[in-house]
Amino acid sequence: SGRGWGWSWRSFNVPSPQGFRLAAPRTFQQIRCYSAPVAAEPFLSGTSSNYVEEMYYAWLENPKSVHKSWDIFFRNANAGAAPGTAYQSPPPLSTSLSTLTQAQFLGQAQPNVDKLVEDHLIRGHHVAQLDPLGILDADLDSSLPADIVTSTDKLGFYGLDESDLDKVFHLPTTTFIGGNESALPLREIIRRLEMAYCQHIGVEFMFINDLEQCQWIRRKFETPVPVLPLVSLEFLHRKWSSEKRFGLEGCEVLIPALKTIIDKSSEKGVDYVIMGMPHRGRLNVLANVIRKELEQIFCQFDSKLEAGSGDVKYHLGMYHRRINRVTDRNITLSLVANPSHLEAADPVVQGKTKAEQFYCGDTEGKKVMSILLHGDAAFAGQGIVYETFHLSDLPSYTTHGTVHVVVNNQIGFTTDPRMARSSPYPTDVARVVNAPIFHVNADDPEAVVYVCNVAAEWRSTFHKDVVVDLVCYRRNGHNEMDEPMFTQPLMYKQIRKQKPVLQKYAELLISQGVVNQPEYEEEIAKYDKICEEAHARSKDEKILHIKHWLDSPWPGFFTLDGQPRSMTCPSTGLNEEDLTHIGQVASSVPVEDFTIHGGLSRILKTRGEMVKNRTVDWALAEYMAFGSLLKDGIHIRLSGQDVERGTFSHRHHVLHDQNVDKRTCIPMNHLWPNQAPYTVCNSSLSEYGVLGFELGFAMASPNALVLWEAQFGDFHNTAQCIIDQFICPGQAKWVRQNGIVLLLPHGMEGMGPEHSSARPERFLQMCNDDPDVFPKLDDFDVRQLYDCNWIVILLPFRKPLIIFTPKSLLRHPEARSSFDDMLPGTHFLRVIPDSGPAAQNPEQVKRVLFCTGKVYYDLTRERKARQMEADVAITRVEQLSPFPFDLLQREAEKYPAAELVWCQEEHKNQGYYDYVKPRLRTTINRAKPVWYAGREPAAAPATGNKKTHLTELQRLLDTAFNLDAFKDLS
Ligand SMILES: Cc1ncc(C[n+]2csc(CCOP(=O)(O)OP(=O)(O)O)c2C)c(N)n1
Ligand SMILES: *[C@@H]1O[C@H](CO)[C@@H](O)[C@H](O)[C@H]1NC(C)=O
Ligand SMILES: [Mg+2]
Repeated sequence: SGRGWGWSWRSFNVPSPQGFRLAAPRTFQQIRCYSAPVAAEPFLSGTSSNYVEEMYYAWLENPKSVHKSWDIFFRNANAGAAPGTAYQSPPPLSTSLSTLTQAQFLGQAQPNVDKLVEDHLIRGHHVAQLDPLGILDADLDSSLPADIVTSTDKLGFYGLDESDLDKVFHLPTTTFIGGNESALPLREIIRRLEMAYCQHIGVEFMFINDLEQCQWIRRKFETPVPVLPLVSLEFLHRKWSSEKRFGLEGCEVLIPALKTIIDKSSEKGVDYVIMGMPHRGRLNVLANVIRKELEQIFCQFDSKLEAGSGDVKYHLGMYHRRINRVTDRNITLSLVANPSHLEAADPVVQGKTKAEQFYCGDTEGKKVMSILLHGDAAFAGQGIVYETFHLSDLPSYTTHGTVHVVVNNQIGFTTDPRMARSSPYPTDVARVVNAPIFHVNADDPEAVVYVCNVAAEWRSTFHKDVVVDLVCYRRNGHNEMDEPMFTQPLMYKQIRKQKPVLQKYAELLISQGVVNQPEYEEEIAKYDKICEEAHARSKDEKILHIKHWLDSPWPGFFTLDGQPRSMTCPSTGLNEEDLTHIGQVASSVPVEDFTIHGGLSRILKTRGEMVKNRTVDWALAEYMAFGSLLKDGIHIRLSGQDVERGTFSHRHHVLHDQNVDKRTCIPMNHLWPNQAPYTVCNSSLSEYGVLGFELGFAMASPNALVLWEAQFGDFHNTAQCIIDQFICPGQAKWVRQNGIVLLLPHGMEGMGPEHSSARPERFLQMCNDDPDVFPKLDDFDVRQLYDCNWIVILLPFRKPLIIFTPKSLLRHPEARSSFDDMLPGTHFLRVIPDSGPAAQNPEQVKRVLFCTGKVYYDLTRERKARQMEADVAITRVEQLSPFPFDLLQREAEKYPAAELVWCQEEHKNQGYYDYVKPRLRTTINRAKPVWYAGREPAAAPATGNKKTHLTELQRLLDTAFNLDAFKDLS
């Protein structure tokens, strides 16, 4: 049709470079002409040799070496005078160089022109007309850089003047603005630069270090490309009707923007797109991008039909496979369910994307990709955005490039961006990974579609992150109930006057004769009809089905031959041969010519001896568990800070050759011929980001064991949002199971308040088993696990598992198990009863100490020292939640004359006491008190003073074994 996406050379009345299609100039694309003041700093920006810069340095050495007016100018600028006041027009350079011939002059000015070109690339986006409202500046700076803005000041800044405009200058070899020309008149150079970098698109990319990548972007924006009217009216209207909650009005171009990214990516070979997005426009995206059936969406709106999910409608996820109409290829689109907590889903989307890539062997991200949407306030404000960016290029975490789209409506609820961020743009956080950032005026649909195509091509070419910043506005309040005039009166006066973009664009197309008025109205009526019919169908109650709202269906997992799987807890035992084999690999170096550290040789030797003695410690037990699952074809991924070696230097899953850089060996991957792969990866120093990522990874498949280990359990709380919003209530809110395992090193070992407690009390408080009800269950062990919100692999369902893991016990000589405990037929023991003298003669026992974790070893040592082995029984609770009511009832009944005491090393308001006590009481039908032996209540989890620590420990042991301790209280 001969229409260009934004600009063409013809508007400047110069011959157009050959080979370009020409377009009629657009009225809304007139260059903004400002006569803005000169700012003082631009002298030092940029890198090319620059006449003015040289003059400036000469002036620094000797102020008399330059013309008097330049002297005044540099002096004022150096003194930091306010913009506009420092400036006195410097003399044209031709005056100061009046003795030179014309040819020489051109030679002198050429570097100045080069600098002018480069400055437009670096800073042109500050001048681009990005705000559709024309009131706020997208970069939060109302002044305009004088070196870029069209004016005579600009020429002066570069030591040029009006008379140079018609002189011809060479173009730098790195530029594409000349087309086939290698030289152009200065006037034309400036206009082309302004058309490329100062219109409705602002490009930030000159910080990219890679020349090829820079040149790629320059070519995209410096070469006028004819674009057909991709955005048809039928399409626009389809996308823009309905939705009235957290509406998209003011950023309707989001729909064609996403469609463009998906279509282009599909064309480049992507067949699975995983998306994450916040509230704004979510239902619109579901309906018009993912193409969820409209009746399902309308159904969600009818409050009568909300049963089935524990969350609000605009949080649910979705999974949909369909034909992409543009490319005629199948595409799967998944929108990940998210909590209200803005940006929390970012790492989850990345983790799921990584997993989908992993399971389909897509090592370069050619088939599976992610798109993340953001609000402007949240993108700038939430630290998780930064944490997620830092995962983007790490080998075990990269998803090979994410396209980020910011719905930059220049407001966050009621907060003005000038109060919401300190960076010029909301997107500056993306600069940490040198992602190119394309700012675009959202009222120019063709410009939006253009940058979205470039973004998708960038991602498929370089496999790196890229950001599209849709600078738009929010037509209504934060939601449709909100009055925006309370807080943004001027902005909203402007918005009331603003024509909706559909109307604007329709008028443009009609004026150009691309469509006519009746055709336009017909399309609108057609879509209204589709909506009405879907709405009528949505009244049918049968339609709403929760399966439509799952972001990660696990086909085939919940059924076997069409029947629901039986609820059993299979034995997790292994045969002796496998135990020995895994043990041997764990204590050897399975590759040739590989030199490990001498200290490590000793560790492996010790392991080898344990295997000969048929015993395991924690690290070896972990090896056995992983190794046997790998044999069964279950992929294992262990991620977290320093997990490869293990914080406590006990694990050593990755061996390092002492002589060859980066040469490593993972013995776990040398266990069996057709074993599943084992991934173990040291993560970045992030909890929120990495736990979110692993949760997302675990979402993709039920047939994997995904574990995240905290350095110390204490640090899990910087990932609290993932625990509180996803792991704990995920199934209840989104009907989505997840088998993630958290390994949280825990224990009171005198290491101070931040290296002691994984805060078990907090996890226990969030468990949903009722303290006052003794569950009446036949298949107690498995049913109870099924009913609870979190808890072990090999179950016919998945739950998150929280394990408080040992530190000092890793090396405790008694914290060992025999192979006998791991042979076929053995199970995980929810409770480990006493098996010593007390258990032989239970009627004589005076006290049962219930405990969990490492305090058991302190208690047994003390009991022996006090020769009270017949008086006091010690029962270990290995599974705290769901609470083993059934087994503990047996334990309590076994010792009829005994006092019951809960003993813990944690402070009274922490640890397990508040959780265990009411449940233990329920177990015994409240027939007896349950006493407490442990540390006093405290604000901090632990003391930092070793002596205090030991005193506290002794005191609790004294209480635990003083048989008179509770006499006075009862
Ligand atoms: C972590 C978090 N903190 C606070 C909120 C409350 N909140 C909901 S929307 C919103 C403003 C979001 O602004 P922006 O990111 O610009 O998105 P917009 O609504 O403008 O599309 C806030 C603060 C939240 N949802 N999540
Ligand atoms: C898309 O997927 C369907 C179902 O799997 C298949 O029948 C069809 O051939 C696929 N179409 C293309 C174009 O690959
Ligand atoms: Mg906003």
